[in-house]
Amino acid sequence: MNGPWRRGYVALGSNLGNREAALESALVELDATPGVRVDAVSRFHRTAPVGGPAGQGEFVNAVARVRTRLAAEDLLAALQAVEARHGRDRAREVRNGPRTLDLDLLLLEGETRDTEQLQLPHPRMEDRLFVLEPLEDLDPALILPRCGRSVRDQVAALRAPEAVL
Ligand code: PH2
Ligand code: MG
Ligand code: MG
Repeated sequence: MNGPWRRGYVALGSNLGNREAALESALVELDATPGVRVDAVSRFHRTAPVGGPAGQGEFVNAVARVRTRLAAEDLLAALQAVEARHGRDRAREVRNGPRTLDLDLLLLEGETRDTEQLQLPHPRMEDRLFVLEPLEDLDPALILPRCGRSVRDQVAALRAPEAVL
């Protein structure tokens, strides 16, 4: 808890219940977590579900830029506690299925992890417009660590793959 303040990015998603309200209250709870501050929030994007069971509802997705002095594992535990308070029950849900609240740690300054519990940077963020479009609202020039492209360029590449090198 007494480490330096570091920048991180958290993806938020919901496709069950009052989705906007879930995101709003998750952001309030995250900002109220000791050692975590929410510095900026993207717009809320309505997105078609990617993967998971057919027929699930549209998501609302956003990304928050945070500052934290928590270790990556402690920030992850804090995100999971907020999910649990929003009715998330990991034991009972389907992979990529509907959820009241999903909080994913995308990036944490200076940190990489590859464990069962936590992969950092998030292994699928570069492929997902529902993550990159909100991230572009906040920091379009941010360089994505795996592909080496800016968020802006990667969004363009995913939208029109044939038009970008
Ligand atoms: N999350 C997933 C799988 N599919 N699709 C959209 N549109 N938004 C999400 O947040 C999302 C998804 C796994 O967490
Ligand atoms: Mg998740
Ligand atoms: Mg997710």
